[in-house]
Amino acid sequence: MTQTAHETPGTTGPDAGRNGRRRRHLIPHLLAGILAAAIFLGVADLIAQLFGPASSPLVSLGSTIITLSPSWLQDFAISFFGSNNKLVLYLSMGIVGMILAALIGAVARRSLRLGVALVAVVAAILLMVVLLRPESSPLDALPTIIGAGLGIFSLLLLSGAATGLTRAAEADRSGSPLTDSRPAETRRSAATRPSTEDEHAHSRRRFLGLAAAGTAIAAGSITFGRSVNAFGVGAGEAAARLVLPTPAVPAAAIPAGASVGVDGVAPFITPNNDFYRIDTALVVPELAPDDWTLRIHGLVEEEITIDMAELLDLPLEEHHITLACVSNPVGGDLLGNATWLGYPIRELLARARPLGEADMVLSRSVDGWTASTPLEVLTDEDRACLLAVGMNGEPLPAQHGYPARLVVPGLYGYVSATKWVTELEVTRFDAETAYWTDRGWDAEGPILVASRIDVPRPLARVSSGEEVVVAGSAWAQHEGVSEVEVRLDDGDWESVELADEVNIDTWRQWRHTFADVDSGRHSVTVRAINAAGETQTDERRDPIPNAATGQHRIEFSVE
Ligand SMILES: Nc1nc2c(c(=O)[nH]1)N[C@H]1C(S)=C(S)[C@@H](COP(=O)(O)O)O[C@H]1N2
Ligand SMILES: [Mo]
Repeated sequence: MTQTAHETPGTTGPDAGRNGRRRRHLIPHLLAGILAAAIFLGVADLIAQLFGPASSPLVSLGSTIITLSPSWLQDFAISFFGSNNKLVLYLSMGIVGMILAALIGAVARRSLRLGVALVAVVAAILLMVVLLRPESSPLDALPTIIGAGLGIFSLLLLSGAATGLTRAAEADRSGSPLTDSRPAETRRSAATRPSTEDEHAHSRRRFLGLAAAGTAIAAGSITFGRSVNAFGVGAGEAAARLVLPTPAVPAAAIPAGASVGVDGVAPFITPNNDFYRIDTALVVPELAPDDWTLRIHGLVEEEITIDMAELLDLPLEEHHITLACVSNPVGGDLLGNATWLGYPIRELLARARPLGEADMVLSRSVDGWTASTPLEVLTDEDRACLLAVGMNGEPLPAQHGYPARLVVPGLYGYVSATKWVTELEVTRFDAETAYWTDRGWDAEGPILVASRIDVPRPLARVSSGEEVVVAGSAWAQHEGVSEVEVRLDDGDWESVELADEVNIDTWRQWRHTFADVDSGRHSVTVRAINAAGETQTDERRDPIPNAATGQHRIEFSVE
């Protein structure tokens, strides 16, 4: 393939403009590499919509990174970026990918053959990543192969055009025509030869035209592919397929007194769209209700399987339950409260009749994720552990486990709240371990008593002369919050006004007013006390292995 003669290093003496030009001339080549990669992955991602998420090299690479990343990194991503952790993963992949692609573009400038070989190597690696996913089939190789073909074709075109542009620019600057590096038979006679200026303009138009077309193809396929995924077969259509029955046991009405009426406090019921989302699924599993079944097996007298029609025919119950993530940092918002519609898991387990030696249920989702829940909790007569199909009056949103998930009051989500659940294996804690237990977290995860200040916002300014209203939420699921206390700076703890208790499985709002606060900077700290008399500790510790502790404290100023 063509090589540029003027790029051999060290052939000329000192020339101030030369390095700058060389760097400027590199840009079209870097762009060629980046565009070729974007076309490769964008087109593959678009075609992948026909084959299923695992066939997209981007999605499979992301899922593989999640599976392989050390648990400290996963923990960090969840506690630092919360529900945005997947966006951050995609952004980081984008940045690293762009750098690699630009490097390949730079290599292709020297040797187009080597550049193409590098794209082929990347394609081979991505192909392996796709085919090694547990959910992929051999046909899933096609999007990557087609994408790679187009990517290589684009690199040849763009890199060739970039080389033409660099050469024309160089020739234009020196005033000598381009004939020197062309084979004799293609040289034009001096009479018909265009000026070097024309050559330069022509090659610039050619490169820019190709680059624009490449950008359009890459951007178009990524945008279109992602939107098909997000809006096509996703939530809307799925929700239309499932009609929820009216509950046999409706949830208790929520009294007006469940809210303290302070703007800025998280609402008592979290709207589905604002509900935090934490899971390891890079692409939300799509499970048609007609294809869904739940199998209960393991240490049981009778293995049972239930399908969606049977489940919806059962007398379903509605309960208000606050879900919380073990990775929630002190003061964080990885928790939410919803009205769940579902069937008590204890009734299903009773049908299967667990054997005496069983002490745990390992629930498994369609994507292989698992949670270990004490059998004792799931069979507790006084606890509304649900196989849920509804969330706040709607079928479960796809991201929250459609068509069915578990909801267990009093336990963190990682040991109980399996979304897209398809299997309950009755077993023993000493026989099996769940996804996060294998990554250093405790096998059991009861929710600790905790509280949070929502108002004022950290570093808020309050006008002097006004009273300072402090408000927020407190939770101690399945135990109940009996008291919340706040203190200004290092003053005495003061009892706050608590909102009505809806049940012991939900959070509880609270508010307090400090009158006559001096101007200047202040802090306010909160702690909750549960119905068993345990006070939220002020000892700070990390979320791993069983939830962060410490008291939430914010600073504000009166001026
Ligand atoms: N299938 C599956 N279910 C899952 C998880 C997961 O990664 N995969 N994460 C769990 C964790 S850690 C939490 S905190 C809750 C969060 O539920 P939400 O996303 O509906 O808020 O789901 C749980 N269920
Ligand atoms: Mo979690």
